[in-house]
Amino acid sequence: MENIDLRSDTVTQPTPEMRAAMAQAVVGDDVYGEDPTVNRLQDLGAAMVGKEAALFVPSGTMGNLAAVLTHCQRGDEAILGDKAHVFLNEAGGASALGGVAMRLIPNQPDGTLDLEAVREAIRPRGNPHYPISRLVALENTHNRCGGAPLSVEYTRAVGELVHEHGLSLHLDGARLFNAAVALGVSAAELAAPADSVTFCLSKGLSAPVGSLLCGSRQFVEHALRARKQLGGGMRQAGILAAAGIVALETMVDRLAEDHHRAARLAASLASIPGLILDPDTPKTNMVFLSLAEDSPLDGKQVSARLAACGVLVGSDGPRRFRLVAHYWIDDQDVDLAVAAFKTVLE
Ligand code: TLP
Repeated sequence: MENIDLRSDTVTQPTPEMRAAMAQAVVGDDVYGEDPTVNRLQDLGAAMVGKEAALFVPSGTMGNLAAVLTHCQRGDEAILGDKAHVFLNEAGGASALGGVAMRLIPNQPDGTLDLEAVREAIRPRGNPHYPISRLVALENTHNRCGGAPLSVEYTRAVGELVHEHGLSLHLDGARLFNAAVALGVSAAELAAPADSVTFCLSKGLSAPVGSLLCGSRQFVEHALRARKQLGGGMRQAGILAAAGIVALETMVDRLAEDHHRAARLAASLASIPGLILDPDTPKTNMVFLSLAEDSPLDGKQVSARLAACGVLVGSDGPRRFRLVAHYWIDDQDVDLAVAAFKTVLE
């Protein structure tokens, strides 16, 4: 029996349609800008998030890093949430490779940053003691804040504040289409206030590899140099881009199914004694839950026993789990996962 893999939506395999498109893709040398399939993906992706241009990058991590390198100089400061993926999960690349200091402000439980806290974190200009505040970054959906989607109104308010002070706004929209589907708005509306946005093809959209970094034509021209410096110039990358096109054309609207399944999973797990679901979740495709204080088993033991039942879950702390619904999880998998939790915790 194959495992029911709820660790992440990054585990998604390409669909049969993607594999066929990959096999047939017309390709060229993308470092010369000559891969027609990459060019088509970039044009499609840029249009879907309402930006002039897009750059195909191997990962969300590289997309975010190339964005930081494009917006910031060494010694500049980027303001972001203390639970931001860019801060927690990208190996400190912005600082290590860009010389950029990360100024953290607390993420609220809904993934937002308090506007006053952002305002206070922006350094006054002209004082040589201070680093230069250059960038604010938001994350939508916010992974560590329960997969919460950030609204258009909130993003606009941050954009106005940031631009008023002469900074730029980057949006880590790894799961931007989950946010758009959950809120019933377009990805372009969500991205409009941002100067740059990264989104991933390789998560809920199920493509095997790749993300797009989008912005103005001028921004993307500069980001192309950053991608080169990071070693991200790929050659016949149209093989990968072909799957990305299928992802954008066929996999966006169906994300609503993942959100429904996550909700069903959460509702069933909530009735199991010993499990505590995060309140007001799931908002999109992620379910976060913890073991009760008096649980005789710790998180590692529970994960191992679930794995023995063929159910893989992500961990988010010693007693905390993340379960992510995605294309390869159906209703029966949800039922089997719930049954496995019951078996393990009884
Ligand atoms: N997130 C992964 C892990 O790294 C935690 C996951 O399983 O959720 N931004 C956000 C908000 C992300 O969640 C991720 C991946 C990335 C960026 C990085 O994307 P990749 O993995 O393509 O570098």
